[in-house]
Amino acid sequence: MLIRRRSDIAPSEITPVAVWRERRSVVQAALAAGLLGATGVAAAQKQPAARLAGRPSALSTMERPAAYEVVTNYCNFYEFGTEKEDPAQHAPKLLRPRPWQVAVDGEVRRPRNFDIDELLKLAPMEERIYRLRCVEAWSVVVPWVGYPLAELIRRVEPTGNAKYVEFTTLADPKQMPGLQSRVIDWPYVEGLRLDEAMHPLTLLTFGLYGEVLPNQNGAPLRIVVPWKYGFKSAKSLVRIRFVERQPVNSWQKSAPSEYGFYSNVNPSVDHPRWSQASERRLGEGGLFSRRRPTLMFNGYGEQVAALYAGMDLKRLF
Ligand SMILES: Nc1nc2c(c(=O)[nH]1)N[C@H]1C(S)=C(S)[C@@H](COP(=O)(O)O)O[C@H]1N2
Ligand SMILES: [Mo]
Repeated sequence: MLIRRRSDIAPSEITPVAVWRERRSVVQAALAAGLLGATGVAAAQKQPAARLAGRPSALSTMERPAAYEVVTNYCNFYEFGTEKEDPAQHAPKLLRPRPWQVAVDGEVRRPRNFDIDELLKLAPMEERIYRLRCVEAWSVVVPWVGYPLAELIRRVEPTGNAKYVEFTTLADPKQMPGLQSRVIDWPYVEGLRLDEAMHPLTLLTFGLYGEVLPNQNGAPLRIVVPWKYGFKSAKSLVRIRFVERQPVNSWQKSAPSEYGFYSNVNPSVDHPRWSQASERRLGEGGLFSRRRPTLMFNGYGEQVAALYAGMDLKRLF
């Protein structure tokens, strides 16, 4: 995973919260200012996205979200290519987020398939503004829309053998040109310990900025785990399986010395090829923006540190 600088964002692109609710005017303003590349414009104009409202959550950060155009044009979604611009360029026309089913199975008393429309109605939607810290040493603030994954987990009734949750995401070569590249042993798989998956911060996510998820951000549903490196937040989920043994996640499989199972944001454990002590904030500054120090658990330590009491997080990275 390389750090690319081409998409560094000018301060003028930071969008006040009141404005991103008026999506059209944001896009028009960006167009007028010449800020959007051709792909961003095409994607933004082609799909008048469906609204998806959520009640404001007390678990939101007070930080200002990045502009919608930043979050939807600078993405990691290797199924559509390894460049940050690839998902916005290809996913809007290639990924078909409907019809969509998610299998929820394994060590549960009530295994079953859920239709996306059923999942949308399962629990009240919340708007959660979270920091997300990518392992590539950038971070971004996004207003997600979803509800705690725990809402779904409770309904399927995990058995006493369920110790971990394994997430599998779509791998369809017809929709995903990135599968031709062997960077990852597809499908993309991620995992959490059951208590991490049940934690109230772990969000089953269906939207952002008051709209349904754009394809490039993981439509029609993804996970967002704000205290872990971004790759734990698996996109376009098709299966949630409860298991007894710790799953091997895709990045761990491809480079075990670089990516561990836990992947908690930790400024004192460097990636073998770069420091994790600081980060660039997307939508803030540009090339010359000051780096900000990375916080333990991405700043969510008060809520999550207890999950790891007594663990050596240098060894269990
Ligand atoms: N299926 C899938 N999920 C994925 C990825 C991916 O390549 N494939 N990339 C991850 C990484 S590395 C990050 S940082 C986040 C980025 O989410 P965003 O593009 O919506 O900001 O998605 C994660 N989820
Ligand atoms: Mo990432």
